[in-house]
Amino acid sequence: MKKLLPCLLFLTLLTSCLKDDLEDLRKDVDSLKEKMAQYESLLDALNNRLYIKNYEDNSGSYSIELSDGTVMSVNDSPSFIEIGDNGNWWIDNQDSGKAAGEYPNSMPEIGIGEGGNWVIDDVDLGISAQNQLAKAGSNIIALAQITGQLSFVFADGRTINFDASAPVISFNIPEGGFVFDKMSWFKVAAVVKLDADASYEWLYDGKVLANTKDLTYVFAKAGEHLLQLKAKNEFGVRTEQVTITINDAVYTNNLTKLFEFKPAPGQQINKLPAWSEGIAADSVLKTAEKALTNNSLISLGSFGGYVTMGFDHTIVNGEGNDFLVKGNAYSSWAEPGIIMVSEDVNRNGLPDDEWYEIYGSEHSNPEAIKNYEVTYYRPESEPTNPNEQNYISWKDNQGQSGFVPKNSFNSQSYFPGWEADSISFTGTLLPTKIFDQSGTGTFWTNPSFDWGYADNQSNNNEAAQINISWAHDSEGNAVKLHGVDFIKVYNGTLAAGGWLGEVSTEVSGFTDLNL
Ligand SMILES: [Ca+2]
Ligand SMILES: [Ca+2]
Ligand SMILES: [Ca+2]
Repeated sequence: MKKLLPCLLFLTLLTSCLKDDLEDLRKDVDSLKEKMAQYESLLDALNNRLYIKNYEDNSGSYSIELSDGTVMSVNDSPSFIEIGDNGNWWIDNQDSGKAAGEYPNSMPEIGIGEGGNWVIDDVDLGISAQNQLAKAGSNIIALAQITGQLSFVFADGRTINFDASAPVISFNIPEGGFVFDKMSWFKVAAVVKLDADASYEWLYDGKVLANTKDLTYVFAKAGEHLLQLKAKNEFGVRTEQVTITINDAVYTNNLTKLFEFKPAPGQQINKLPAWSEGIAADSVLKTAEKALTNNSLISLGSFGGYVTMGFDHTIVNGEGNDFLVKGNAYSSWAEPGIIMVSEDVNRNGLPDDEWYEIYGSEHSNPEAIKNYEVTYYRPESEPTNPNEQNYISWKDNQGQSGFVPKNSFNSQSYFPGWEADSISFTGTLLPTKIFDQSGTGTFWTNPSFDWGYADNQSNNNEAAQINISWAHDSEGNAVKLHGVDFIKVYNGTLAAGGWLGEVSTEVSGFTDLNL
């Protein structure tokens, strides 16, 4: 019995030792399973041709975001290997002092040498891999970011490499190259690999043209241009260039087409251009088009009356002012028309795209009314009084009403003959500066606004010129247009000046200042 006690004690100890060992073993197996799972998920990702979008270093553990959005964690506290800006190998932010050389196409062989130092392609970097030595098998000892790849280096020497690079750019070049006429839209399509979360910059002569993947642009001058596309992601930036050839072309320096002519009532309506009973709207439009292409005046009538012009080329937004809508204003008699511009974004040749307002000098005038709407009503009969003040009635969306007056200089009906009995117009209503300078009603004056309108300053005054860069969207945001294909002008005021009658914008043609 005396001998039995130590034996029993020994057995108990043995059992408990065994228990600890089993516990350790289970932990090892669990850990191994975890490592294998990590290894498997990396292989899966590789098989699915995923690439690495981003990674985050959380002091030793890494969150790695794959191109399909999944995030993997690497908790092995691997070392991080990269080529520093000085061209040397860096390990965990420590410069090895050894030049890395070029690795354009392949990953180097990374491992731990017999002396316990990091060794890359047989070169001992002189930096201890002490913290990774205890690892074995499916443990990750290093993450290496080299030549556009992120490499997972395992303790048993295996590596798994993922693409993790700056975007790779190529161009879909049409047969014969990118050749276009000047003042016509062209598009350069870019093919970009590794484009997740990429940002873009198209450059020409150091000037940023666009921040889109594909470039749609229009040049005012002929010539050969070298365009650069920079694509950038978390891993870096890559630049490629493409040559485009812009051919010269001959264009008409005026509008060439009218899409719409919708005047509001006014003293020149049915006269400029002429209308008589039985003439339909489409032939009025043709007559107006003919007048404008011949630089003859047409009248837009009272507030809201408009015209929509088209051209045989795109009006380019060049340096400074770009165009002029011609009218017959002079310094003391302005009839300001608001100018709208639009790009044929859907390329169907029709003005069915978004419109932008050219902000002139009065855009922030507190008296200007946005989203103003007015409806005019055809009178039941023409008045017997040739100077009837309560002639064509109107109502607006501000609760106001009034009349377009008649005057003895123009005896025809002022209501567009081809239109329905009531017509409505919307837009921004500008405050008018009209006043009777004589005090006796003989000399009415409507001073010009400073800039930015049609029929506001005389045609040869620079203040009559328009810069496409003044365009704003309906929310009031400035928009960057490379060029415009359609221009609309509408009368922006609702006013009358005694015997001179209502203020009505006139248009007599168009000048492209870049031609
Ligand atoms: Ca411009
Ligand atoms: Ca005028
Ligand atoms: Ca269109």
